[in-house]
Amino acid sequence: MIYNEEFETLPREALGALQLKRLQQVVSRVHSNVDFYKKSFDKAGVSPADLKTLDDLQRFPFTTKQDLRDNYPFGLFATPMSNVVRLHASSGTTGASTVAGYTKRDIEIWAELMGRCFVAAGLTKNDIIHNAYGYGLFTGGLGAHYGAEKIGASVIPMSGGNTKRQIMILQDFRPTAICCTPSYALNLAEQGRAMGVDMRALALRVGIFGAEPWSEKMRAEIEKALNITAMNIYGLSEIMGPGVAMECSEVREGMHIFEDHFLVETINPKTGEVLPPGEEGELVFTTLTKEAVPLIRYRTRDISRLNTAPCRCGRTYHRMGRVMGRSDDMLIIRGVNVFPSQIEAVMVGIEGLEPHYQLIVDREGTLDTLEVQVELTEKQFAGADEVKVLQKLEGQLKKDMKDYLGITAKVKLVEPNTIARSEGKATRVIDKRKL
Ligand code: DLL
Repeated sequence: MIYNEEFETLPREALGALQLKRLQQVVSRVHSNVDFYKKSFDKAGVSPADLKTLDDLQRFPFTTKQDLRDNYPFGLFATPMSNVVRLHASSGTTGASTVAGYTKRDIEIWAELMGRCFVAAGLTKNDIIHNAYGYGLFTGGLGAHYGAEKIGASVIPMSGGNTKRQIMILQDFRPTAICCTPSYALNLAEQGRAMGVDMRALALRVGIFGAEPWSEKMRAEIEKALNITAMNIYGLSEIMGPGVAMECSEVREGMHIFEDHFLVETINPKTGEVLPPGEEGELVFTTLTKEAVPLIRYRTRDISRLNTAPCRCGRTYHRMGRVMGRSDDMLIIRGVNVFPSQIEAVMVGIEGLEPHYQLIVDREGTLDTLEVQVELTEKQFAGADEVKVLQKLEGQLKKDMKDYLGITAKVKLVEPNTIARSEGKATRVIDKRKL
């Protein structure tokens, strides 16, 4: 089933023409309305008039997460705040967080694209959707919510956490679809079983999972544990939120990118050179219709590859493969994005700790775990026989990480000079998760 037949099956040539028209509009809009873009285009010696074909975009500079941070919170907005009806933000300490803004039209388009995703997953107005993506600054909850309403389905705004209650609702309201991170789906299945619930006998038939990396192996596990079809959905808050790309239930090989709204390129992350379709590289998106915060050539840091082969489902959009990794050090821990530098920033705010640390990420059962090992200062260590003092330090770091970054971690204070010093790039992260 296809939600918007006209656009989702547009012949490639017509799609290209539409993209070029929209691209020219958005580039000239940001050039006139966003100081950052005017400067960056001037610096690169390009102007909107240079865009005669889609390939001409390659001459334009990239936008990076750092650019978003440098312009925190609203510096990249292309419209006055009076036209902005919603703000979202990624997790993070002030200045490290990236902000997403939406006009009324942006929200309408987002709802439609999420609607397209649900229909691609085989859902209709007769479905009851249990939405366990977090509601709040995170885009997952409200993004999926509006999409569910758009197709006329019944949505249960569960949000994340409170697992026992979720299992009760799954039994009582008998939703037919569930939205959450893939690791949370496994966690729900496990806890349900522990409560003596037959998690394969609920009314669920489809799951829409994303917001973190997962694998075909995890797909098989989830499908078995919940007796459902598990579908992959991709998105990022800077570009819109969930619903940038989605698998179709007919084929389930790669996620169709909604190319009438997003122009995609893959680049070599080291050189920035554009790669031919099919080669593994970093995804770069340009928003074609966003009003509040349009982004030109935004470097996602997500590594994937594009598949340009026609798809049996009839959609003419190219597909992106599973995200295979990142070209930066961002971690996703229980669905929360976090950079080691953010944890470091929290650490240096606490007296008695050195910014020498290591992060050990693992998965216990279905849950991501994070252990932060951090060195005490010499001074702190000298006076460290007081257990209470150390416990207080530990507690402080835990609390600050929870308060500022939204992550729960185990903290281990270690003696000065025990964490291996770098001989080049520091190995801050040991990721033991096998997805
Ligand atoms: O995670 C939006 C979202 C919500 C997508 C719900 C899907 C479902 P951010 O918090 O900005 O936005 O995180 C974006 O998450 O750059 C990827 O690294 C990762 N990611 C998102 N979807 C997938 C996926 C939301 N299906 C970052 N597979 C992205 C692998 C994913 N990684």
